[in-house]
Amino acid sequence: MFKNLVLISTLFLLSDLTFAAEQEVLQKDKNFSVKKLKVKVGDTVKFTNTDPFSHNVYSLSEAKSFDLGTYPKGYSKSVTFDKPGTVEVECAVHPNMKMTVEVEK
Ligand SMILES: [Cu+2]
Repeated sequence: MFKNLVLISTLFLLSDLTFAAEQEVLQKDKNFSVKKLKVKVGDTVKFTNTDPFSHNVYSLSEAKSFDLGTYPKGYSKSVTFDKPGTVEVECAVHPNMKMTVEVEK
């Protein structure tokens, strides 16, 4: 009986992991490839630089504050959004680069 319970909760944990999605946002022509992105809590967004110069993607939002640092073309860094809310994402090098990630429960 106890063994079955452990097995069942393990399956639930695994299915949770399966549902966490990864989406990709490009930095292209001094802009983000999307202006608005909806994700669920636990989802990961991969920020990939396709420009021939560096970007520094960051956010000061309460729901998720992060700073990916500068990195050149072809590199990407990922952010996992662990709290619901609106996250304003910007680039420290290019003040006009802005996008919003809407994190839903
Ligand atoms: Cu930039």
